[in-house]
Amino acid sequence: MKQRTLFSILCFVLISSGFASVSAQKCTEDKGTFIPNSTYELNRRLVLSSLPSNVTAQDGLYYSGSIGQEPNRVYAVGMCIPGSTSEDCSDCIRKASDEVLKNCPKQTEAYSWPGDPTLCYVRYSNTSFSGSADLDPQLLLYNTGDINSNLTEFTTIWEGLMARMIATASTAKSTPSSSDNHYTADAAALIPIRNIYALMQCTPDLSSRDCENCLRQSADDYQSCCGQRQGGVVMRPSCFLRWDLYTYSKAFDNITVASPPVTVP
Ligand SMILES: *[C@@H]1O[C@H](CO)[C@@H](O)[C@H](O)[C@H]1NC(C)=O
Ligand SMILES: *[C@@H]1O[C@H](CO)[C@@H](O)[C@H](O)[C@H]1NC(C)=O
Ligand SMILES: *[C@@H]1O[C@H](CO)[C@@H](O)[C@H](O)[C@H]1NC(C)=O
Ligand SMILES: *[C@@H]1O[C@H](CO)[C@@H](O)[C@H](O)[C@H]1NC(C)=O
Ligand SMILES: CC(=O)N[C@H]1CO[C@H](CO)[C@@H](O)[C@@H]1O
Repeated sequence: MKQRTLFSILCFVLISSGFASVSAQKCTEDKGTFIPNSTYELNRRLVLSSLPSNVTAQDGLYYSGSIGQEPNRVYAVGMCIPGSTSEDCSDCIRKASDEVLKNCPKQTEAYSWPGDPTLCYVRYSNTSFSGSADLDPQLLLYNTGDINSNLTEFTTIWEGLMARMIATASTAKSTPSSSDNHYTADAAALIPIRNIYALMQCTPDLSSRDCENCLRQSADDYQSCCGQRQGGVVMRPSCFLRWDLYTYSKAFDNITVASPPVTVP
């Protein structure tokens, strides 16, 4: 069983440092395809092109809406992490929308979590997915470098940080229509001189329990395939997890890390 789970994990290698240059979208292959130049395609383009302005118009940086009538109705969601400027947010959403249009040319459903210039999220489908916890399809990327310090000690610190952050992210903080509801960015000091920087988010419409389950699954998937690596990303339709040894996002601008227990001169 375990073997089969591992087989279904798609591992992509991160190009140098950062996944900004790597496609961060996933087309849902088992939800079918639409006919080119159909009303569905037109509606998809319409709803995605209005997402940047619709998301930034909301205080919570989260927008959920739909365009058209069944069976050509397209449901779409867009979101930026709390603290994003309007400009960064709309740039990111535009990029995510362009990516899914280009890379999912006829798929009825897709999602994207680009990390540049901020972390954002775009998803569309022909069915409403509001409040539903969707773990598949998953996309896992990892850094090719290995941890070169004591792996046992590293794993203990990493697991502690993940557990603390999953608890924080899954506790509802706000409303189901505000992107800070299930979001957290944090860091942990790593012996000797580096920090682990991690970012987690569930879509705000998820229940605490579903959010926790989604992030837990992502942390476990990462650990079982790539636990010795220097960084990674696990994306799912309903949640996002990333960690690395450097500050890859503006999300860490306001994060302070407690001094490590041992400092090397
Ligand atoms: C959504 O699209 C799929 C694939 O084309 C189709 O099987 C399904 O019936 C559609 N659902 C709705 C609600 O239109
Ligand atoms: C779709 O529309 C474009 C632009 O109008 C056209 O060039 C293309 O041939 C059309 N494709 C199909 C399959 O009808
Ligand atoms: C960092 O803090 C400043 C001042 O409180 C705030 O304006 C800004 O949005 C914060 N940045 C992030 C990414 O949260
Ligand atoms: C790694 O750290 C653990 C716990 O501190 C220690 O027991 C172990 O001997 C260390 N291993 C190496 C190779 O230094
Ligand atoms: C809720 C909301 O602001 N919806 C808007 C999304 O964008 C389209 C196109 O700009 C508007 O028509 C909607 O009113």
